[in-house]
Amino acid sequence: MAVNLQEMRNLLKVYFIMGSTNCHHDPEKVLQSAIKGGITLFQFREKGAGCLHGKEKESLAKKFQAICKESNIPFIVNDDIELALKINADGVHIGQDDEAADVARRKIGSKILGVSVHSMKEAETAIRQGSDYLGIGPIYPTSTKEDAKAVQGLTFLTELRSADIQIPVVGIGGITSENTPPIIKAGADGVSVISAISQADSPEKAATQLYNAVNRRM
Ligand code: TZP
Ligand code: IFP
Ligand code: MG
Repeated sequence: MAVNLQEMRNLLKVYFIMGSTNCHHDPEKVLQSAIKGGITLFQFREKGAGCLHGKEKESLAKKFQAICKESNIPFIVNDDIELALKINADGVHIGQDDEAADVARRKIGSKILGVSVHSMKEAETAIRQGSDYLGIGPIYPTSTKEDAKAVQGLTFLTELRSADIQIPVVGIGGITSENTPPIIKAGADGVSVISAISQADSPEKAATQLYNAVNRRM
């Protein structure tokens, strides 16, 4: 699916990321509840101790993909371009340790391409190589990603927008509805979360609160 700039910005408002290790309850129910609450985009990120591989990973991906399809939520796959192509996902998210963005772009054609960046140099390269959006973080401390880079607060996001770089951007890392407003004020189009939704008593409520915070209704 090819998306234009405004569509991409809207999709990033409440970007939910999850894999089988991120929730204590049935992950399919968690995703359904999050969709009800108003998430705008979903990323399948199957990582960490005890995560699934091979056929099991693919099978869970397809279940999540089917749930997203019912509600027209685009389905993004983290890191695994081969899986994304195999199941015809709507896009791919890659980090600096994964394939280069231009190589990923050639492989996925017009599917959505997101890239994690931590500096102006990485941002400029990702943009030049054809990314549709950038992921910036960790904004706040997080215990979800074991190998997360140093917390950067809003410094880099602010620097990026001051340089008049207009690519769609999402903040990630330790984000909740309470600490969302400054991220949007600093110029992010939305927020990306794992635990704030996947570990919430009500993923639906958590997603709605995030949506309201991004749209400055809190
Ligand atoms: N990349 C940077 S921080 C992070 C990732 C995948 C984890 C975000 O998880 P949480 O639970 O929303 O802090
Ligand atoms: N950012 C993002 C996103 N996804 C990731 N998997 C990541 C950083 C490590 F939110 F999509 F931008
Ligand atoms: Mg990666």
